[in-house]
Amino acid sequence: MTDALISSAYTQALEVIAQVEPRIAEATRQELADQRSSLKLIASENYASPAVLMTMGTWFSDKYAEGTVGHRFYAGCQNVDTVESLAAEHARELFGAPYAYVQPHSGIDANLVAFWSILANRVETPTLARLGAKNVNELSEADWESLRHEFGNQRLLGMSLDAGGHLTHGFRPNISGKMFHQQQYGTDPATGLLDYDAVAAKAREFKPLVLVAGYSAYPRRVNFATMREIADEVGAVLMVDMAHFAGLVAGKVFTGDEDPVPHAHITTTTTHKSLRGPRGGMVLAQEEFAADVDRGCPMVLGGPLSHVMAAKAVAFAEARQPSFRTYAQAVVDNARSLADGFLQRGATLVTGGTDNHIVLLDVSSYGLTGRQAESALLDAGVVTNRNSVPADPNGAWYTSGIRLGTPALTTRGFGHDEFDRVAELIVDVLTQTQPGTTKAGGPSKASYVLGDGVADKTKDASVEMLEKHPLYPGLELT
Ligand code: DSN
Repeated sequence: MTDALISSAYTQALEVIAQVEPRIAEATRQELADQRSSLKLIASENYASPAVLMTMGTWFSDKYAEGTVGHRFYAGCQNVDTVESLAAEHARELFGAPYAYVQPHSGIDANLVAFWSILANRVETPTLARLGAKNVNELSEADWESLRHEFGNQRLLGMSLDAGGHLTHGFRPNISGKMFHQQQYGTDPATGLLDYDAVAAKAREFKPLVLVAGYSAYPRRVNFATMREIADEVGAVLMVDMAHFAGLVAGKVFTGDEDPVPHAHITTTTTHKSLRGPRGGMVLAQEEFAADVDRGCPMVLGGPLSHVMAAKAVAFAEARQPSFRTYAQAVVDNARSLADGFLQRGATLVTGGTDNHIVLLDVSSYGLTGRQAESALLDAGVVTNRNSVPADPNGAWYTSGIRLGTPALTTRGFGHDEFDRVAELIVDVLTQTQPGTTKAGGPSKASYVLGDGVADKTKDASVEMLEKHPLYPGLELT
């Protein structure tokens, strides 16, 4: 019955859309067909449930609701208040957090809210208290000017992009690298692992206001208790970006020192990666920062996306079910199967393996750049993304790595045998791919030549597995 309802709901919705812009209806149908027929290994992607997806397609999209629950800049927000309160309550319960802010539209937005909350809490509030002012509007022009200079002269220490950190952790082309004086910590060149002593030494020397932990391409767990000790020693605020592994925290795979929420002053996340919710962001905070984070909209954010907050509530309710813990454990077990499959076939992995949901394959041993490998794999129906490896000689555009993740295919029901087969297929494609040449005949970092028949053979083998684990099994569009 549920399958029939979902099939009929989507079929009818697409018919309604087609009456206005048939090309959008067609692209939507095609996206489902493409996602169903390819091996999705992008570590930051997943498949949200029909309930989560459907929650986003409603009239909540039409409502403005700047402000916070019970304190809005618009009338008529009673239902948005219900939605936002429920989403925050589920989030607090799910993560054991004192405070949850569910308005951020994305991970970058969540991080901006966190940065500005830290600046408000640690720079603005003490300045206002010292000057006896209630808010910045009461400051003299000279005091305001001096506060502005203070905002712009704070320090942030985060993990470097090529070691696995995120753009928003102080990478100079990102706003986080411009609004702060930034320095980066890396990983041990010999092992690829985080060296906490080196992080501590850098923190002692640099004395950051913000120490950022978390990653988007580091295939190992982090000890957040140790990161908090480092932050406390130098008087920094510990901010953890758990966007990638929030599902593993929610699913209780990462507990104790590996659970950032009790250790960090502020934890940020997206909601659509391993957490398997709608596309969006969230900030969790200790009480000390709650009032500052609550000012995220309109301090940094535009009006909340109420339809997405509603879908966050639905996704968090799903993640509170016991089945989500089974899922999260399977994500990690499967990543290990994938890594073992590569190692048994002679591949090189950054850090030599994984203990989270990410496998970072160094493709230089196949004589390829990440860009060439990514394109060759896509031709063969394997969707990945290229990624830098530590001290990457090919930089952030061409790269030397391929980042793989298990959250999406685990949602489809892939297990050990399938992930071992995925490793075999990827190694087959890469060993049969040669670097191409530029138009002038020189070496190229982008073009490549895929061996005859490899793409079709790989697609056939993938389809065999994918058909055994269909995406949205009961959903049939007619
Ligand atoms: N784009 C996300 C990722 O792929 O890791 C992070 O922003």
